[in-house]
Amino acid sequence: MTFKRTPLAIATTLATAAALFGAAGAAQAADWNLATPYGDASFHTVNTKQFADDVREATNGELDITVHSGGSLISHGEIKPSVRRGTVQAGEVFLSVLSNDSPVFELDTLPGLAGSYDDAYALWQASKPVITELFAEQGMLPLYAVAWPAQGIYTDFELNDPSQFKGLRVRAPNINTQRLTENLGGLPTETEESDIPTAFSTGRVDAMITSVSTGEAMAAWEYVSNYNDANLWIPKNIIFVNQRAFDGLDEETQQALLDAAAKAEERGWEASKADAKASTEALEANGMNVTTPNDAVAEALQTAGNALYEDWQSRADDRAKALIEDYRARQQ
Ligand code: PCA
Repeated sequence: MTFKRTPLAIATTLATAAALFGAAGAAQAADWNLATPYGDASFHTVNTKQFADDVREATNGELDITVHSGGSLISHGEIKPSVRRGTVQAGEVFLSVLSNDSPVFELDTLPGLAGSYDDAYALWQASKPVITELFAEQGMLPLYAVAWPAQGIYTDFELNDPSQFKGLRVRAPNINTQRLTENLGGLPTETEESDIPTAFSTGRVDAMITSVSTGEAMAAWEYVSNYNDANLWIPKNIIFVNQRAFDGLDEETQQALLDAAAKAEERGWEASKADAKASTEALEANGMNVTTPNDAVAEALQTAGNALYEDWQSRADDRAKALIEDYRARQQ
């Protein structure tokens, strides 16, 4: 086999040599990109940027992570494949969009499984080793995960009868929100957070299921009048890196990255709790009617949710089922 040495190939060879030399000698400075679909106003992005700042400070600038927010570098669906390939070193995604890879990624979108921050955190602790294995199988390393506030239902009328779901076009951010909507008789459409305003203004959707944080960030009051705080589930974002990029860092830098990640996880969960409160207040301050499900709606949600859980169990492998056992043991 012969190689034609292009200038790019030569540059790559030199870069590799520099990396090897760097690994053996002084710490090698690295510039990383981190892609997230969420905008600068999101508490997730504020937290992720703080994480990057902490890493920069702890490593004296040796590891410089640039956070590209709002899908500006790559679209949501391309973030995981790009980190896997190593074309970007790090990414943040809505964990449940990975549901095609394993039923484990659906766990934080199953109704009734974890309905409080404490339970959601216990579920994450139980999930982390399995999710770490799943990411490792694809050459990636999860750093931390942060919960969104609980998911609820936005409508342009007060939701007080389950029959109101019939034919309702509901914007959904993941597969289980779509399934739940279908079980209730509605018509789901999967839409990215950033596309919510267009989906409403072009009449593609009449309603949506998401958190108060996204409701506030997307100015929900411009499209709908009611928020039903149904506490469907508490989903998470996950932040992860390409394993080869991580292995290319010296040990001290790796440790600084992991330490900053642990801090970001703790800070992020607190920010989520604070944002749940602040964003609910913002919805109200902008004239939205915030309620909780009445008995009839609660019962319909329960029935639709049970069907979802049964469906999940029929697809879950032993690893996923064992994870639920572990979670139950951690619940307080
Ligand atoms: N906001 C994101 C994910 C979950 C949430 O609360 C969204 O709706 O797309």
